[in-house]
Amino acid sequence: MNLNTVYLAIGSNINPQKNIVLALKELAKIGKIISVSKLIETKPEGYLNQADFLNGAIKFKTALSPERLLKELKNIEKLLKRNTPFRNGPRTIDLDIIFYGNLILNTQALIIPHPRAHDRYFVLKPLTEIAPNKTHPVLKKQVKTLLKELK
Ligand code: PH2
Ligand code: MG
Ligand code: MG
Repeated sequence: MNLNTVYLAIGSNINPQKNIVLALKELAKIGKIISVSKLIETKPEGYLNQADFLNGAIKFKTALSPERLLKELKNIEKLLKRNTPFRNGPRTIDLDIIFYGNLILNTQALIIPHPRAHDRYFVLKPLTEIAPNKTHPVLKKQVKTLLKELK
């Protein structure tokens, strides 16, 4: 079986502790969780008038294609009753594909690496804990460098 190494961002600001644990249990059904960063409390970015988030990063191995993986992540979000009334608003769970190996993908359905990962503290901080030396395949910079440049 050909397993691909994927980095995921996870975030929640509705019962975050509980929902992140539930999401990890579901993720374990569709691949192998290699490592999980500490969960950090972050101020909301984008839409400010909402509760603080818990955010983390996950190193994951899966045989699923990027499109299939996206579909499964959306299923997990659905299972955890995610309903986002507006963009960047409160959510029970958000699972985003940050990197999929060194793949660069740009389709209607999916952009990899995640197009906003490099300017989000809540993504880069936990990712730096588990993958400081991972190189962003488009920007050609290590994750730890992207975090340093953000500050
Ligand atoms: N997710 C967003 C928008 N803003 N802010 C924080 N702190 N954490 C998030 O996970 C987050 C956000 C859209 O996905
Ligand atoms: Mg997101
Ligand atoms: Mg998302």
